[in-house]
Amino acid sequence: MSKRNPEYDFKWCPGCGDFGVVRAVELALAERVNRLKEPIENTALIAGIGCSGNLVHLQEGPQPFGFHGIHGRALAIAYGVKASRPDLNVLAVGGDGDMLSIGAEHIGPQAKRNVDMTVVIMDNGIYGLTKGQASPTTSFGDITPTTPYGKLEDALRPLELYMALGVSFIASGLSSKPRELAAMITQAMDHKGFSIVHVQSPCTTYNDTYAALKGDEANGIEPLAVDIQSGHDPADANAALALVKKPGIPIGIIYQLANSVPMHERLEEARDRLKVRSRTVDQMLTALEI
Ligand SMILES: Cc1ncc(C[n+]2csc(CCOP(=O)(O)OP(=O)(O)O)c2C)c(N)n1
Ligand code: SF4
Ligand SMILES: [Mg+2]
Repeated sequence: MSKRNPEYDFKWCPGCGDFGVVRAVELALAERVNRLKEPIENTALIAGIGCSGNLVHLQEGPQPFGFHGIHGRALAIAYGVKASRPDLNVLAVGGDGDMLSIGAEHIGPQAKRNVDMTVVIMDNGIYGLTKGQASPTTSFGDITPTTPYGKLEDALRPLELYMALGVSFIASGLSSKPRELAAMITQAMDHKGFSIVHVQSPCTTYNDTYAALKGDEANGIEPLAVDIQSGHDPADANAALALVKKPGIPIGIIYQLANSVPMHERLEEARDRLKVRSRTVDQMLTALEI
């Protein structure tokens, strides 16, 4: 699908953070097309299911190839695309439910493979599409339809999880700052390896966190989201770990593994070493003919 589907009429609620994320994706892809002189169809955008996954239908302007996948399996689909077409720029998008609940088990393997793809996780701390159930990033004590007496689990800290799983590029952004977010997505797409851009993208209907993220200094309320200080070195894993363990949500580039080697390069190196040439599907079928 590199053309929009005119019959698909999903709409985000007014003020939904996902509007800022789609703008950031558009800006980052436009910049990439312009800088690398690469056609937009060279990007495959794979989405999960959720309000967030609808980003694949709601992009304006030139369209990349789009695939609206299934809940929790966007990374598996994206890996399939990248494995068969390593020349493509693969971008996966989804929500906190999609990527950190039902789909959480896919992050570790893709991180260890260091698959060369970028994942944009739109975290609103809730299951938006299915009307407001608690997700792993919902705060402790929050009342939702599935936690009527208050959420009993502590909220997951995704940035700590990505560090522990060895994700080779980690950024944290805000949907309310689409230009900064676009710059992070650009840097993530340029990174050779598995990159995650984790975005605070509030749900105005079921979990409006805009005020908490911004804080209210006049009334002594500290902002939850804090810009990373300019001295931070993303190549320093210990500094990155210390950063994500602090209270609050650091905003900026958290970690980037220096000299990152993605899976498809390791595969090429192994093929050269073993003198095994990859075969096309036609060649494999011909080899089977008697
Ligand atoms: C296998 C499967 N389980 C459950 C669902 C129902 N479902 C659809 S979206 C969703 C959660 C969406 O939450 P999130 O991924 O955070 O996206 P958001 O809507 O908040 O952007 C669920 C449980 C489904 N579609 N498929
Ligand atoms: S329910 Fe929440 S996440 Fe879904 S479109 Fe509305 S504001 Fe956005
Ligand atoms: Mg969500």
